[in-house]
Amino acid sequence: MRRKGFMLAVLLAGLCGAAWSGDIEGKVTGMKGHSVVYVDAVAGKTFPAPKDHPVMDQKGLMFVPHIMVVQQGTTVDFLNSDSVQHNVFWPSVGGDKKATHNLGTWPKGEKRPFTFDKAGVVPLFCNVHPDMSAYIIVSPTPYFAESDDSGNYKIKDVPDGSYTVTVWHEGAKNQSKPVTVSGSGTVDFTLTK
Ligand SMILES: [Cu+2]
Repeated sequence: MRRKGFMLAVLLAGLCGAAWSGDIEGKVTGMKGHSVVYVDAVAGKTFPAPKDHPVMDQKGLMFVPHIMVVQQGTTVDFLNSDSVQHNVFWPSVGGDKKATHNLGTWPKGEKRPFTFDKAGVVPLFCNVHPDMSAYIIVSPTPYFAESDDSGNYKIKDVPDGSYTVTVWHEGAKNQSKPVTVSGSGTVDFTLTK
């Protein structure tokens, strides 16, 4: 009888341990507009690259969306929806100018894929239209979120553990904070330029 109870306890601990995860949520204040919050690289952990290709469109002489966040290893399809020719290039990835790349120029309705294997912020430009810009934030983990208009964000289903979370916002300094997820976690940020 005692042995049975012990086995049940072991079984429950195993089941629950495997399933324990929660959301990291909080609020980003200090500047208007959407922010991106992501969990930094986790030592000893790698994550399989997602198969979906999000689309970065060029439409009405704008990049759409203006901000995109993807997991490291994601292939982004760059689409030209305009009748005019556009270009896509970035001067750096995560501040590393050696990661500069020019995707070229292509006609309406066509797509060009690019796989972002390096984490960091990718500022996008079009060398035909100097006013066009956008950002792709390449997150080192699958745990990321974009805040809403009020600055609230929620990163879903993060396994219990201790992490560093970083916030990115156009024109602001990146900020990183530690968080421990134990069923859930909360991190707020106040942005500065
Ligand atoms: Cu353009």
